[in-house]
Amino acid sequence: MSAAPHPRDQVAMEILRQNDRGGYSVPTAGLYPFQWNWDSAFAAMGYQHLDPARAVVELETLAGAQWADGMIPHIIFHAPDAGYFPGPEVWQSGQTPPSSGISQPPVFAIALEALWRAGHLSAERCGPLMAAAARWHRWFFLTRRDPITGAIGIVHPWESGQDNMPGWDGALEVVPCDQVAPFVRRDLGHVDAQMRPTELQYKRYIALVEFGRNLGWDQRAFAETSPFFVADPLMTSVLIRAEQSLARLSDAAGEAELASAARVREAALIKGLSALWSERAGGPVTFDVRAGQPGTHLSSGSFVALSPGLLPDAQAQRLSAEFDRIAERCAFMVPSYDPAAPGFDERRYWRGPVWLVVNWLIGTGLAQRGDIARAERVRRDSRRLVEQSGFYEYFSPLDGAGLGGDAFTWSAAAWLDYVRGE
Ligand code: 9WN
Repeated sequence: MSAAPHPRDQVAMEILRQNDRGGYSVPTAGLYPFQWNWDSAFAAMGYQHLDPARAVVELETLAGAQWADGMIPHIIFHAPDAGYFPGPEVWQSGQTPPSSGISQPPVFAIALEALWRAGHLSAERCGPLMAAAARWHRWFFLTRRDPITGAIGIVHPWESGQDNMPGWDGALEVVPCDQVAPFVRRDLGHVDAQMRPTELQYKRYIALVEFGRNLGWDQRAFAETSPFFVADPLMTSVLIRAEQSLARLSDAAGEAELASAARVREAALIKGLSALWSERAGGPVTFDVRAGQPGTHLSSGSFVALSPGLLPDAQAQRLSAEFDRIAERCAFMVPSYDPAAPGFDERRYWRGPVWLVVNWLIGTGLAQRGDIARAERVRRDSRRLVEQSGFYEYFSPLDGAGLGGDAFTWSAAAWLDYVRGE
């Protein structure tokens, strides 16, 4: 961190320290008491600014939960905690350490490259982490690629990291949930119900967990037979960017085979991303594989594609114009869903609010493309959000109110590594 000190710096560092459970961080105390996958990758980039050795350990702990099939799961239940539902007794994944049975956006290799570039990783520590990333990326390629578009799909809204984004609605509505075992939500004990997914959405989330569990977590069978399988621009773009990171790292480490395999997957995924392109929406949108139905509107995940090499120039320009259209309607970019769409909700979870980590992905991609004006808009708005409201889980794009959990790890990490600037 080389910019002038800011009063929020110390607060952000304190949040990371407070949420450190020794070897892994929790997203926030109470609401999310375990290790979450993409949260940890962002946390690692934040830890660089107070304790670089701890940053490396965060990624090692995450990689330590990798399944034999290559998947790195979305939640790792290192220590029991009754404050979250569904816990390990519902997932029954049979893993050590206990984990959920789905994955999350693979930010891991992007974080790994950041740590390596900053000089925090020795070759001895980097090698096994690169190998873990390669095995996980291969797993995505083999078990989560939509056969129609070639893009990356999700078997559960939680896998996308963008839980109740309206792009899943149509596909989720047909998931049968009459037989779901009765359960008690824990999230509503921590956060206002208006800011969280609805009861019916939750019932369907649990129905999908039961579906995967009944398959013994056979991930191929899950993707092939799940009533819910939706290809997603954020998942696909993040994996492409992670493959780019892995290829650069592997080149630097002299691992030619790893690098060329990553580039082969990257090229195939870029084709997949192009198949999600919607001329009507002006960008990549979700695709409901079971119904053969493309999504109708852009999500913040669509803009993660504005990064070098992901889109042809003409498409990048069109998507940039959509960015400008949305920017005119929002005091704070980037809303998680198009504010002109019927499903938009300024305060409810992934149906409108701004997430600093998605801004981080979008802002860095724009900057790398040389689109400094839009990159600065994203960073400036992120900064105003933190200055106005602090380190909440998410924020209203209209008035900047802080929403969901407070003292949030990835919001603090985003501040330290991206928002505050250098
Ligand atoms: C389910 C931890 C996680 C994030 C996700 C976010 C939310 C969990 C939940 O919290 O999901 O995984 O119970 O709502 O949607 O992106 O990783 O911060």
